[in-house]
Amino acid sequence: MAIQRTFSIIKPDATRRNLTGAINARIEEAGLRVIAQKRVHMTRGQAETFYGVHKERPFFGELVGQMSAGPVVVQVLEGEDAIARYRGVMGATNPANADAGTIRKLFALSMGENSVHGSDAPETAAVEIAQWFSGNEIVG
Ligand code: FUP
Repeated sequence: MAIQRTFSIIKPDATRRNLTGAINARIEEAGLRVIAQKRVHMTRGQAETFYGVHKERPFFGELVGQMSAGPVVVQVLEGEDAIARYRGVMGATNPANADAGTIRKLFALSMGENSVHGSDAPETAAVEIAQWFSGNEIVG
């Protein structure tokens, strides 16, 4: 499997509880490398754009509110099979269904406040990375 890049967000529920380092440790233990990282506070508009695919869903308003409620850490991760590998480290969307040892099992509070985001495909990874980073901010 080739070296890939994926986009990650450490969400407000996690930054609020000072879990950035703990989550980065899980990422690095899984063989992924943080090649870009910055802390930002998303506006509602930015959160709406980011999760635009869900705009007709009943949870959209709550999700946008949660994503813009506090700082996030946006990241680019690199490694072998990074997209699937990070999805595995994250665990299932609903922490109740997440496997033991995954970030969401360890840290998530609920389906909405589930601590991390990771891209689900190469196409979405490329779009999400470009939304938050310029080329010279990514140093692989
Ligand atoms: P994931 O790719 O695992 O982050 O999950 P999705 O893209 O399906 O969902 C995006 C976010 O919407 C999740 F992180 C949490 C939120 N969500 C809900 O709050 N309720 C739902 O029923 C589904 C998703």
